[in-house]
Amino acid sequence: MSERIANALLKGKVMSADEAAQFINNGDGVGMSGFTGAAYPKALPTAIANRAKEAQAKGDEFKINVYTGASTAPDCDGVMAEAGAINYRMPYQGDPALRNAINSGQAKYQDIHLSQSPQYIEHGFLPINVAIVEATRITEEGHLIPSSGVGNNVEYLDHADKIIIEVNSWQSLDLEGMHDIYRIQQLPNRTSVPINQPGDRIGKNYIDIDLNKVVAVVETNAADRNAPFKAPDETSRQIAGHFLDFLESEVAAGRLAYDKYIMQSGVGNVPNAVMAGLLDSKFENIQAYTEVIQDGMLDLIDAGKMTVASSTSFSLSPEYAEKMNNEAKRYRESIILRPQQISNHPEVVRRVGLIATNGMIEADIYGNINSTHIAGSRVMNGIGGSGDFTRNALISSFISPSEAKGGDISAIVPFASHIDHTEHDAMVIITERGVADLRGLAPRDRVKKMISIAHPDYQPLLEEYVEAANKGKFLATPHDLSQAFAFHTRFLETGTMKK
Ligand code: 0RQ
Repeated sequence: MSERIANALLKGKVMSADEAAQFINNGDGVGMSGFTGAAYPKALPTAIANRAKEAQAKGDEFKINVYTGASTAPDCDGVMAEAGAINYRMPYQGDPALRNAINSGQAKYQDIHLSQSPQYIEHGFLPINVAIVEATRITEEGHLIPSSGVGNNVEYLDHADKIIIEVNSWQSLDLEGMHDIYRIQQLPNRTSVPINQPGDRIGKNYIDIDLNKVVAVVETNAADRNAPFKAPDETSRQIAGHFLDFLESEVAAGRLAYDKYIMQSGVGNVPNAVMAGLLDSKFENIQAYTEVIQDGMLDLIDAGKMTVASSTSFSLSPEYAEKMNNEAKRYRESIILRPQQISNHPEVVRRVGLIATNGMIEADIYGNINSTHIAGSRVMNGIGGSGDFTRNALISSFISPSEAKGGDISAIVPFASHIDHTEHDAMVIITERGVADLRGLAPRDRVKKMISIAHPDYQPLLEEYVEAANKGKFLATPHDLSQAFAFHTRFLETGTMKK
């Protein structure tokens, strides 16, 4: 194992996770690696949770502020949340235990655009006392070879007072060469990010750090959290079919070519079904400028359909994670892992002209999108990178089943109960019922398209709302504010949005 730590100084800092956790104090800001269940520290979170439990047993408090790239796993966010060790969390989460802690008011959560989160660190808004970062190996010079994700590692390492490195021998040594580490120039001398095509490499394949800040190196051998994808069901297949029809219609209109379509894709079962659909499509030389590599992208690469995928991390099923670990040498020819500030950079997203596709909780009849909160107050995951891509894409799209929870919830509502993406950003919305292309339409002309993709059980209720709203005095964006949230209040009171 310690052959993965080639630097003599850092070899001398190897210790147990419990010893390393003594460097973390109550109230600290802790920047961790980790993005969509990949590359998060595997040992320190449990050691931190144990410290919190010990402190609580003595009547003391031990809570830290946890910053990551994005979501982590039960053995990271989960254990710390269960121990009550998290005070404040940013910029994204998706763990059931942490979600409960946030929704019950025990932990505080700030949901931040992923591309913007590193600026909070670089500008000193959120001080970093300790960075805890997973690496595949440490070179003789003391450079870190990142593991299955890069996230905000560079910013946390650069700005932390103390650094703890976890070297994980589960991660493939062949990941070396897949990363592209680039530091954005700081204000006021910032220049453009020199990426013109998704496959452009602009940086180094390691992170250089200040070795004097390293207080501990911990050896681990633990898998990333790799959740299996559900096999696409009929609804996902229908949504994927409509999405592909939409792409075909863009080709027919001369606005898209079969060659070199550039995608951004959210994670989940429906996006995976879309990728399965692309396998049998006429699209060739597909490229991805996105934030996560999921199973469907490896299939597209293997089939010779995708030439390059730029992202910041993996989100793979156990089977595909094993495939990556065995074949990283081959995949690094077509996959690039960048800092999330670059993978999600608005300037680059706009320049490459990609088609963004993300999931949603609900959309309203005018095209405002709620990606994060159930009935306005209960957070699910977070906005993640969906805002970075949606606002700056050539075409932004959202995909979702038209209803949830066995039909008690409509995904199309009169007014979104929380708005992550405004009607100015969302262009195309797709359910299993069809496509609502909102481009070029004034608010009142959007309504018909949005109702057409709602579930038939809810279409009459939506029509009824629109009729009432149109009786108002002002018709730019008609609303009847007394009824705008009636779907949601009915659900909270009766358990269904249906009358
Ligand atoms: O609940 O898990 O209990 O079954 O939400 O819904 O339909 O399986 O869809 O997995 O794509 O998730 C918005 C959450 C959709 C996701 C969201 C319930 C539903 C189910 C999952 P169960 P589906 P998905 C790249 C971009 C924001 C971040 C983002 C998300 C569960 O896409 O987090 O886009 N997006 N990042 O039953 C109540 C509703 C509901 C609802 C769905 N209206 N009310 N529950 N559900 N709609 C990734 C990153 O940024 C890292």
